Amino acid sequence: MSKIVLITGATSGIGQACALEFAAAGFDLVICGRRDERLQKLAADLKAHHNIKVITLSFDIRSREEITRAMESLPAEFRCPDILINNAGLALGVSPFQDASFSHWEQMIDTNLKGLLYLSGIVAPLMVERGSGHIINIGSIAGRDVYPGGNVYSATKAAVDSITKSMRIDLLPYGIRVSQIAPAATETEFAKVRFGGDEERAKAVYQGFEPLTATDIAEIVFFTATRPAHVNISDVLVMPAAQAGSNFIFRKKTTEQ
Ligand code: NDP
Ligand code: 8X3
Repeated sequence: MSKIVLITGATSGIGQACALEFAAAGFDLVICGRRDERLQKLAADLKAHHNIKVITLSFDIRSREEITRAMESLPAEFRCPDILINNAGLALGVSPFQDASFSHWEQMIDTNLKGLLYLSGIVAPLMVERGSGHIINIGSIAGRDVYPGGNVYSATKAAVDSITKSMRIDLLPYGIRVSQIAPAATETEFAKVRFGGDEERAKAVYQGFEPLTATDIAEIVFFTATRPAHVNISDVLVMPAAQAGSNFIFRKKTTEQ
């Protein structure tokens, strides 16, 4: 039987690239996100090109009720994935702490941390019962290293780092691997979302250097998930070659500058 991978945030960026990567290798997928139209299109494309099963689950990861309902709607054999990729997440704004918006703070905490906990809290006991599984959390360089205006986004990703380590210890006796992949600057819809849809501002984030692509990260996630059962890649920090930390990106000057 094929292995099943459940990917959150599969409507865009890193999550979508993970879906492509695992589909190409013949894994069955459960792909999640709020934008159902994108999920349907991705599922149709994947099924047209690969001999795999794809189930779409449209829910807001901030809602425990929606997650529970969505997970209960799955056919029994899909309820406990072999691999859970906790990827859904976002940053909103880069305001200094004193100017920041409470609703941005709440949305980042509810999505990046509470959403990850709610879903993992449903899946982990099933993995424990089965005695196998792999949970891969998408953290961030922002979880290890703060930068101006990164305040609450950084805090949510530091929490992902911490919960990953804690999950690894608690799940150790049950044969469940827990990994964190922590990307640095990766060109996806992330910056556009962060800046409220402002394409120009988002483009400027990646100007003067070559950022990572979603595929760069998906390949690492795939490699991590496909090591032999006795190997756990527990933590990976991935940066573009032009980056040396949250506050150090070497940008080439363009003619307009
Ligand atoms: P994208 O904006 O391209 O993708 C984010 C995904 O998260 C979308 O599929 C979106 O789906 C989903 N998502 C956001 N909010 C919710 C919600 N409330 N409920 C369900 N799904 C939600 O960004 P990336 O691919 O870059 O981001 C993926 C992960 O990588 C995030 O956790 C991010 O923090 C992390 N990361 C990104 C980096 C970067 O530079 N891009 C660097 C380090 C980490 P939908 O809107 O359809 O619900
Ligand atoms: C995304 C990377 O540096 O924009 O997690 O916070 S950064």
